[in-house]
Amino acid sequence: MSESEQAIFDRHIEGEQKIEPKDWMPADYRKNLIRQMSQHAHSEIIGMQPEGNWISRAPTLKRKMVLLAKVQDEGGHGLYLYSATETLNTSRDEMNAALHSGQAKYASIFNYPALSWADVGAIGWLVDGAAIVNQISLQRTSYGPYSRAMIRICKEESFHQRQGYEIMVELAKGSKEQKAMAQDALNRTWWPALMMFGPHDSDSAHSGRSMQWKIKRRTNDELRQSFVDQSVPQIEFLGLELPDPEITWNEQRGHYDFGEINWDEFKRVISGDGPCNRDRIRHHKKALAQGQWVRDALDAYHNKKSCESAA
Ligand code: FAQ
Repeated sequence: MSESEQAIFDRHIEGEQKIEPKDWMPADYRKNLIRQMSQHAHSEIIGMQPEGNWISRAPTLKRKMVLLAKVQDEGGHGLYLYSATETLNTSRDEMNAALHSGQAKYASIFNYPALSWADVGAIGWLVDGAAIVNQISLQRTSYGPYSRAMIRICKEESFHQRQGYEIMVELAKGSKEQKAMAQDALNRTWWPALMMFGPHDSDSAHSGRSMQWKIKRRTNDELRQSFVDQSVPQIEFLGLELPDPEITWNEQRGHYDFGEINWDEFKRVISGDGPCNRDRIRHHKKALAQGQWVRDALDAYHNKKSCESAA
């Protein structure tokens, strides 16, 4: 008797073999991947907005060039991730429609405004830093195209993280006002950065199945703990105050303890009612509409070439 499709899939998952686009996969595995990957792609694209807003106001030409390149990289990450998601039989139009209707989410952090230049430093350091902690684990995700996209994305994100930290180092050793700006950006970014890892494992709707299918390789709470453990010494090196008075080293656990996230705020922001949710989606819709002529021109060119080759 030949092995069933389900048995082959299970064997591949068990044996750490990647699932590829043409392989049979359970409908729920496909659905869950489309959900997570499209949300990841949307996060990269919507995530261009808070920093993009600072390109024209960067303090020096060097900083402007670096920020421009960084924001452009995020656009590239969105494209790899949309392409990887399309291999699961969904289209860019469907993904955008889900984003606009609110059915698909994107990382809650991007619904907070970037108020000062120090926020650009804090975003690179903490937001890209949190993204890397998660994405390193996703390099081992079971879906081949997602896993391969993560390898390049992680390399680029690590430059983003360092450029952000470098901005913070400069500000922290600068004037009293600059140091205060760095502290303010850290205080405002810290909690939303912790929220990037999602609800506690006990409240996470998808973690059980995603861990079983090896879509996720580490749980929300494990990732969040790693992020806190790596960030506290970095805050200390900057000479800034800890943004949470409950952060203390726990000798027994070998990890830092930290305070509780405001989960009401988290729920509000992921359900569309954060400080910038409406602006972010309005801007996305506008940019998509303004780029329609480029897509029309590409279609017309493609049709012309197909007619020519048919003739
Ligand atoms: N924000 O059952 P779980 C970046 C939703 S990349 C919004 O625990 P899951 C680079 C979740 O979707 C950052 N929604 O979900 C950059 C679900 O809702 P649904 C993006 C959140 O999937 C830097 C519900 O709550 N990275 O920043 C959030 O198992 C600078 C229940 O949650 C990724 O997307 C949240 N924070 O675990 C770009 C990584 N947390 O779908 C520009 C890939 C949870 O049922 C500038 N994604 N939700 O409607 C993941 O690893 C996972 O999807 C988690 C959530 C860990 C985010």
